[in-house]
Amino acid sequence: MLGDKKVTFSGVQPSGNLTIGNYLGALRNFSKYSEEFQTFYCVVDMHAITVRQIPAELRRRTYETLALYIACGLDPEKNCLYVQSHVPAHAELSWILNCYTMFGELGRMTQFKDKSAKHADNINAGLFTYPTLMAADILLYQTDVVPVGIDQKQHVELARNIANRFNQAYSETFTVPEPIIEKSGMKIMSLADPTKKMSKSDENTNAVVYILDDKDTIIRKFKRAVTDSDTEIRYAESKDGINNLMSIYSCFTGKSFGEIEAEFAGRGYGDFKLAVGEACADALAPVQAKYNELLSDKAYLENVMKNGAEQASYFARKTLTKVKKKIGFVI
Ligand code: AQP
Repeated sequence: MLGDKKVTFSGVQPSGNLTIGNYLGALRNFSKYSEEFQTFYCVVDMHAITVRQIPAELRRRTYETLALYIACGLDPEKNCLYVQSHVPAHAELSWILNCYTMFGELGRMTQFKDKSAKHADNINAGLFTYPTLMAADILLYQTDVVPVGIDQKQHVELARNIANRFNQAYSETFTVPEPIIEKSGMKIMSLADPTKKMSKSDENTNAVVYILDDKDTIIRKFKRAVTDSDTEIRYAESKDGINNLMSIYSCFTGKSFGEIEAEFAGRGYGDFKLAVGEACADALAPVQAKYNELLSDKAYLENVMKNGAEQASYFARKTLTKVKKKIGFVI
């Protein structure tokens, strides 16, 4: 809590072009909290460098991600929108929390295991301690709820463990956060391999639908989506590809799986894939229009970043000072 308001924090890495997985699992849920919560939405550039980034692309994507936040409905007047590296308290608290995080806990994180397998030539210490930085991001703002996709649940649970450990050692210091995982859209799968999460860093661009893809591209990608040799559109254990397309269609249209099955009874996969592509492209069109408008005004985005960092720093420093006092630093 901050004052009489509950707090929401979440972030997205500017590590690639944002996908409909990022949109459905995270971004589109953020604005639900704007009115009643004190909200902090951060472009987490410090997390992004745990994997090698091309500097010019990282810089460009930081602006783009911020513009997408706003295009997805986050009004900078009502939400604190900022860039992680602009608020040094994230790095400071992260170091302190590293000393309250166990090696074994970090070794169990599935994202670390996945990313170290994918980037075997660069298993750096930052990749290993990524969840501690994420705990610092969340705990700095006395966050109550963290809206994320299901892949981030384990990291939020670690943040809870670290908060409890610290509170027990030094008395109540951090709010213990809850992950909020919306059932619909919590894990959108790759179109090329529906057993794998759709990720912005996937090298196969046909496996991924980006928020900024144009309508033709979106429809083409859905047409090529891997399904199965059956012909029926129904949700079933053995039908990962169709299940994923049904989830995406349900997210964009609000229809239940039962309604989708009835709508496509007796119709083929081709018809269904086209309908998914059209629903997705139509839903994204207003986001894209707003995004293009925002991106042409770099000065405006810089102003949002600056104001957001000032506001975030104010709250972050309060927590950090409290932490430093408790652990015995001279301040
Ligand atoms: N496929 C997905 N389905 C639902 N939610 C997803 N999220 C990511 N992919 C999906 C959610 O998006 C938020 C931001 O994610 P992130 O940028 O912090 O990192 P990530 O989870 O590692 O996302 P990516 O797209 O897979 O990025 P890369 O390829 O760089 O690792 C989070 O709330 C996440 O749950």
